[in-house]
Amino acid sequence: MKGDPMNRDNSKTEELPAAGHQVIAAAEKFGVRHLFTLSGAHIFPLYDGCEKRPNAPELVDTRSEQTAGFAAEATARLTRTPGFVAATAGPGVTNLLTPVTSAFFNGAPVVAIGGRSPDFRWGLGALQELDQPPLFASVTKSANTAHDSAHVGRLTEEAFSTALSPHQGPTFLDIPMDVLFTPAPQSPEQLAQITLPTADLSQLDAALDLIRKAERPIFIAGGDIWQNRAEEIFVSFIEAVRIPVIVNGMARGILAPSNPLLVTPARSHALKNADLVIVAGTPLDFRLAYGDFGDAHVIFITDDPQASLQVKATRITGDLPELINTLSGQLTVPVGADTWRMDLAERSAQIRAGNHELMNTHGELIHPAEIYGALIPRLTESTITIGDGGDFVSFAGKFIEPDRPGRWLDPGPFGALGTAMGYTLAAGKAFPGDPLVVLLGDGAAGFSLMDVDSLVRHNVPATIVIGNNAGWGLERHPMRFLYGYDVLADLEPSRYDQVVSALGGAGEVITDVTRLGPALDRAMNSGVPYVVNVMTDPEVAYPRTTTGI
Ligand SMILES: Cc1ncc(C[n+]2csc(CCOP(=O)(O)OP(=O)(O)O)c2C)c(N)n1
Ligand SMILES: [Mg+2]
Repeated sequence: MKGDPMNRDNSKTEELPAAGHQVIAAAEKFGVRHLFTLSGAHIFPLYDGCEKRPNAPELVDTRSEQTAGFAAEATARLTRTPGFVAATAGPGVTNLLTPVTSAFFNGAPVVAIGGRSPDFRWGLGALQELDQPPLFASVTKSANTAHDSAHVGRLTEEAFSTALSPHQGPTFLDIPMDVLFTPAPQSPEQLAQITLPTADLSQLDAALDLIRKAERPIFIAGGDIWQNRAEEIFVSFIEAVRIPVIVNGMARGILAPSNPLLVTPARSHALKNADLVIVAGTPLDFRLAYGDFGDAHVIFITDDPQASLQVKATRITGDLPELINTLSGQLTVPVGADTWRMDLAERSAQIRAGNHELMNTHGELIHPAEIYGALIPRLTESTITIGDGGDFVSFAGKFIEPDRPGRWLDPGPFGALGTAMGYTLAAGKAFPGDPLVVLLGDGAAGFSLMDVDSLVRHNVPATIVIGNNAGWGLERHPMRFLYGYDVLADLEPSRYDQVVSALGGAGEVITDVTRLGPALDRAMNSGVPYVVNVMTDPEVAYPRTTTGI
């Protein structure tokens, strides 16, 4: 039948490869090294392109599209090159919705390619026929369909350049099966351009004035500083002006914990008492009190002209490295009071000492903090730490201070559970040999643990520490607080270590904290995905100050 890709006459050698090859050619131009996917006939030409083209991305397959999508997101955040994922039409594509949304919230440049039922049958009810771009329109920078095989290469390139143009984020392109199988020419050599945001410096002078006059300034450095490669210029700026810094997301590690200007532990005191809060590279959302810091002035430095528009702030908009460079050129001597700097540094040191004590106090049941007491001395500069869970991961955020930026993957403000195995797979593919430590809630484990299978197949070892409080801790305790009881918060104290062993990894259960250190060493030396399943006290709740509401 004319147009039916399954009934093609393959006996003649075609001069041009299928349009699917042009998708791969476009990805190559943007330096993509991995295509995360789960097989489906609608997207076979992409796989054929990867198999036949000498410089094509490596195919990395998963056990659910969600894991593939999270792997693409993590690739973008860790390597600052675009993440690339493809899913087959219909349910494959809808399974991408959560990770693509996560990438959107985290400003991660991801290109998601969807299979789509063929155009020549459109409207007749072919298998998995669904108009998919509208589903993605609100969580991507662009969501399109390629209806003409001759334009597939160009449209894919545009999907990449749009994703990479600040403010970065995901794009979606679906390609009908008949279009994807049709031979198509390669797109022109010239690469689609990345466009930088137009700078709005109208409030720059006001901002400089505020900074020069501030007594108690604090700088909040967000993940976009890392994502946009502004970390070096940021550090030299901070060293010159000596403004204390709080970090979030991928910017954690931008200053080493030994640097007295890193005052994240004293965050709440700093935000309560600052007279100037400078925020760069992260929105002023629930994590930052919606930009309300009492009487303090707020300066907001962003590459997203639409971000946090309701917040009253002195705004500077443009390309982040350029903006910080501009500030750096104008401000070359320390600002703010030395007493403020010293106060925050001392408070941070005290809080760290208190944390250290908590992490090394042993009770009858294991407190999650004790896990970090054993784990933290075993983290190295090159460790990539991945958190997926509720309270257990909040403790990680409190206790772990990375030495280097770009090595800490948390879910960010979308807060999706289920990221763990996708993020781990991406980290292992991007940085083979670097130690991977996954901090996993027992509840979160249920979303992606089957993809240990993918870690095993793709030879990605990881130390997976499960904080097993036999339940949804971050639901159990708020519900008790609101209702005086809890429901739907209990899970079995399951042997996730045995699950992972059955999938080709290994693991053990820990009920006695003195055995934890050696277990972590065994995990780190095992060369496989290894679960250290730590039974923790279900009554411990993370002392939370923000609710997200
Ligand atoms: C996909 C998804 N579903 C539900 C939630 C709501 N949620 C947030 S934290 C949490 C509990 C997590 O439990 P666990 O992973 O065991 O960590 P714990 O809080 O027990 O340490 C739940 C259900 C969510 N954030 N994401
Ligand atoms: Mg739990």
